Amino acid sequence: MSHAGALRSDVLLGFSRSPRRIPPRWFHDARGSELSERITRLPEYYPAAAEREILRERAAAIASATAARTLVEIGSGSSEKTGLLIDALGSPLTYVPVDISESALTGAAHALLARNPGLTVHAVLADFQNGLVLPAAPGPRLICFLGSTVGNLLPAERAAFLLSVRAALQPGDALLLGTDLVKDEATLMAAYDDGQGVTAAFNKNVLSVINRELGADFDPADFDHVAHWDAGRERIELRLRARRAVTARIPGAGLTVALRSGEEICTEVSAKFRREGLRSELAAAWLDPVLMWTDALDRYAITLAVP
Ligand code: AVI
Repeated sequence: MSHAGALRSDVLLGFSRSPRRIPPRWFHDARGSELSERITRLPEYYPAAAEREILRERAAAIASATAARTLVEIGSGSSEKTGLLIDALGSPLTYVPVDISESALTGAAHALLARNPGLTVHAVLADFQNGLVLPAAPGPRLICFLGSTVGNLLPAERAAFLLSVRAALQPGDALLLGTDLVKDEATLMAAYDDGQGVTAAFNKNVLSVINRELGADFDPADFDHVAHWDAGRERIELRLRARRAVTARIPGAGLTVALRSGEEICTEVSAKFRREGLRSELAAAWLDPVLMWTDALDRYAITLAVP
């Protein structure tokens, strides 16, 4: 399905259910990717700093445990983070960034090539949720899914994703998975409702994507950014709450949406994990978590799992 076709069907499906929902993959146009990069530098957004801390300390251990010759990165992250693994793995190394956003892909590839001229890069423009098809590349391969992006998948999507990773892994390959851990509500809420309003702009950007791609007439100023901690499901939910009754036309989806004042659109879930839950989700996909590291404050975990 084309990019616009996929957005159209997500909009049709997501706006006709209650509560209304838009899957978070539509955050990531060029502006969304830029805002998401800015989020990782916010003082309140501890997951990025915690993950960086673990990678800084454990990159050498990850390199010696995997001896990877190909580094596959799902959702190409900041080149700084990836650079730590690339440096530790040494050369020769093939780097395979997989991302839905062309600008994120080229940005990551160029920055890494500038620093590591010997690197072989095979960029893959794809939505990892449509199954993981990787180019032929030397093994062992290390598939990295960092940034706790796995937490943005719903439980069934997460299970399907882990199974697709398992199917792509050959003996000797490994998965490196970054996951944010359950913690006190105040820390979580601050991370998803920052003082500078960057997360709010990131959240509202999905409306601009729908406006541009499907000719819709949402006014982002009609919505408030809401971060909600669902203690039962142990996940943050990002929502857009209508400040007044809103009627928006979405011609590209043949739809007119009427929202009540106060009605919310769920735009993202961000699951937080416990060690045991993580182990059992991996086990359900026939993945064996052989090593798990956390940061000094125990906020975040990186797990190395093998088939
Ligand atoms: C990309 N992902 C792991 C982020 C998260 O924390 O769930 C996305 C994000 N949404 C708001 N802030 C960051």
